[in-house]
Parts: sequence; C-alpha cells; structure tokens
Amino acid sequence: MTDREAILAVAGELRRAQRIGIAGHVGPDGDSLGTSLALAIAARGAGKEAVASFGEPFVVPAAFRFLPQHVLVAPGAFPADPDLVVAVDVGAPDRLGSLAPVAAAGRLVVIDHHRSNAGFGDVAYIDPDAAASAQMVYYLLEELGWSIDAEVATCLYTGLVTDTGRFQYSSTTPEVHRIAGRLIAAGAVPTEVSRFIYEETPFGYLELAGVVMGRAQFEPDAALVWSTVYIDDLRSAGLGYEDADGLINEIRVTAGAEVALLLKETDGGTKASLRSRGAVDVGSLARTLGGGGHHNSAGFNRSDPPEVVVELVRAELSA
Ligand SMILES: [Mn+2]
Repeated sequence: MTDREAILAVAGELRRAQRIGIAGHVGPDGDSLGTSLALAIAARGAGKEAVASFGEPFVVPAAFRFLPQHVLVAPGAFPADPDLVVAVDVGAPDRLGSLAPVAAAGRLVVIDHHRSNAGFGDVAYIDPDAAASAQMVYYLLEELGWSIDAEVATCLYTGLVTDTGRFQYSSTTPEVHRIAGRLIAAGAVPTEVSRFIYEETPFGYLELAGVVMGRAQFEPDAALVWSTVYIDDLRSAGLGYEDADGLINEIRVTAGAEVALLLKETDGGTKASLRSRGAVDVGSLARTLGGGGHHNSAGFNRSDPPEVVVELVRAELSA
C-alpha cells in the first residue's frame, strides 16, 4: 500500500466510525500525546465521540501538562467497545501497555512512523520517513477536511517540535517546516509551546541533572557517553521517571560521542534510552536488546541492573 492509499484507507475508517478511542504509547512523549489529543479533538469537531488515552502508569509528564486534556481519559475509562481504536505513534502492540487488550478486541487502525513497526491492526498507515506521527495526522486531517483549530494545531506542533529535536534532526525537511508554518497560522504559538516544554522545569530537575551529569562517563574509544539515573536520585529530587526523559539531551552533546546512553534504574531492572549522531543505527541496536525505535533515537528495557546493561551496549557497539 502506498502512503496515499494508506491515508485514504485510514480516512475512510475514521469517517465511518462514530465512537473512536485513540491510544498513544506507554510513557508518552510529545508526539504520541500531542498527536493523540489532536486527533481526538479534531474528531469531536467533526461530530464524533472520541477520547484519547495511554496505558498505565497514567501520568502526563509535567512538560506536556499545558496541552488541552479535555479529551484525555484514564485507561480504565477507555471505551470497552468503540467502533474503532486508533493507535498513534505505537511501534508494536506491547507499547500499548494496559490498553493492548481493548485495542486487540475490535477494529484497529495504526498510524506510526517507527521504522521497527512491522505493521499490525486491521489498517496500518506507517511511514518511517515521516518526521513525526503529527505530520501523518496532519495529512489525514487535510484529507478528511476536519478542522485544525488552535488546540489541534498546538497539539500537532508539539509533536513536530519534540520529534525533530526543535527542528534540528535530519528529519527536518522543507515539508516539515511547511506543515509547522500552517500550524502556526492555525493558532499554535511557538514561544508558548517551547516555554512549557524546554524553558520551565521544576527546581528539582537542576539537582537531578547535576547528579546525573556529574556521574557521566565518556569512553572515547567507543565514542560512547553514558550515565545512570538511580531511583534514589529521583526520590531526593522529588521527581518521577517521566521528568528524567530530558537528561539524555544534556549528555548527548559530548564532542566525540557518536552514541549517548541514559540508564534509568527501575524496580526490576533498567530502562535504557539511546541517541545517535547518525553513524550508528541505535534503533537496530535497541531491537537486538529487545526494544525498538528510530535510527537516531531508541530505547529498550531489561531486567538487568544498569551496570550490566552498559556492558551489553558496549558489546553491541564493538560487534
Ligand atoms: Mn513519534
């Protein structure tokens, strides 16, 4: 199926459905959450009953609390038997977490740009060349003729800004800027979006960043920079896991590091985030270790402690 055929197929599904449940991935980022909310708000504008949600733990990261949440429901309140479930920015069924069973029970549409997405659901619109799922939902809304008001524009703009690293990654094409321009014209305000996401953190984040950056290790021979966030660090800074996501951006700027690795200690193991400058495909590395993602941005979870996980990554990098 070409992208054009996929857009028409998904648009048809959305037109026919009246009760629509939209599901992002667990541990939502700006693209997953923003795009889910945008689609739900636009669907309501078109006269549908629509809600958006994501699997447990149901915590909206502080950086994204400025987004309009009137269409957001906890996973427990997700409709049990909607006409259509739409999975947005979800690379594989397990990324739906606690929403996976309801998504599997009825008709399922998947909209995603992860290269690792093997395709699932009844209709899939997957475009690994899209900069963000927000770009794909923008095309869908254009096709459907559904209104892109200021709220929808703000949500989609958030997806574009975050998934392109503030329009800095190689995915930042003229087309991405064209869409961003349309969204600004429709009411997204770049200074406000950036302030909430990048220019405002709880004071505890400074304490956490100080500890984690002080602990960072640079291994020039492996072109690797890495650090670890321990549960105790979060506790003493009064922050949650979702607040530590930005730390990978603090360490990945190291000159001479092709790959950055942030290890977050969890209850039973480690959550690893990877970033690449381009020479190393960390998406493929993450898949080898049981995760997934994009060429330059990926992650995986292990039931090993952080000190074991860094060994696994080192081994993959030297393989
Ligand atoms: Mn995305």
